[in-house]
Amino acid sequence: MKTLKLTMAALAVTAAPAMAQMMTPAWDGDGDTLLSQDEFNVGFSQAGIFGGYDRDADGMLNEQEYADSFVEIENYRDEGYLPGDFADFDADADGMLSEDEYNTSWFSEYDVDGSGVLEEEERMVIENDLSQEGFFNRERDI
Ligand SMILES: [Ca+2]
Ligand SMILES: [Ca+2]
Ligand SMILES: [Ca+2]
Repeated sequence: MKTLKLTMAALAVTAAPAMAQMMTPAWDGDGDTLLSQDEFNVGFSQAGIFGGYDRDADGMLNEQEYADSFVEIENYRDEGYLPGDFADFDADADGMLSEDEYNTSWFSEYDVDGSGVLEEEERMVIENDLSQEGFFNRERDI
């Protein structure tokens, strides 16, 4: 029993730094250091961003859930950081955001140079947003 406790304590200690490590390298399925749209969408889903905002868990973001996810929306507008209005995300204009629409829009936002893939510099922006002080964590603390 004592051994088990020690093992679990050791696991907790080693898990903490891992959480602070970069997330996007694990998203790079083909290991070419670039993130394709598909790689990004899968990774972004696994990061749980969309699910965290889908408060009624119906698998879609309605306009209210979307608005709630951007409580600091004006600050990010000022920083030129806002991905877009709800309508911009809602590709099929059904009034709801699917996870695919949501992720795809963020991909477009992150692909600053419009190259269709996310390079190192663009990935660093994502890492920053996902970090402890980042955009997505900040929103969730509210
Ligand atoms: Ca890749
Ligand atoms: Ca919902
Ligand atoms: Ca790019």
